[in-house]
Amino acid sequence: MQLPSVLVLNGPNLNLLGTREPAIYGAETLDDVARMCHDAAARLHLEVDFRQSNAEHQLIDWLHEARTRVDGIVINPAAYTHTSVAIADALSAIAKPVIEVHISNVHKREAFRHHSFVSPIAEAIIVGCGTQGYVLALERMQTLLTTKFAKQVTQ
Ligand code: CA2
Repeated sequence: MQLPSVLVLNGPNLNLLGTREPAIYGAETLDDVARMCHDAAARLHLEVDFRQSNAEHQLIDWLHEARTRVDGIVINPAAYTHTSVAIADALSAIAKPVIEVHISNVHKREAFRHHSFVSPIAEAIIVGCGTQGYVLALERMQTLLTTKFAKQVTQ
């Protein structure tokens, strides 16, 4: 039997994780986060496809592909969280659960980070838990895919 699949999508500048601003984003690199997600996926019996792009159109194209290919989406849209109606529209077009993750607590930061175009579409939002937020999101996704959204899982 095929495992439920989750696209873990990362937006602009997250490729710089671990190189600057450790007080805000921690010391782990994006490769470390990918490894954490793959380890969590193995434990949770999920298939994870972990991607990052700095380009809005690339993130949107991947979301379009994901419409029929994956069972759930974990997304850290980074700065596009606060600006992109296009990414929110692409997520709205996917009838699969979406969990929004932010490494930092955006609500403790500048006012422009307090608004998210993605949050109204998300099943859950995890902020301020550091990179552990990705693992928490996968744990929650596993629960959603085996309960509330179980019938929709592509077999
Ligand atoms: O807290 C988060 O995960 C954010 O999505 C990160 C975004 C920021 O624009 C959001 O408001 C909150 C920024 C990602 C850039 O990450 C960097 C990491 C290290 C060095 C420079 C940028």
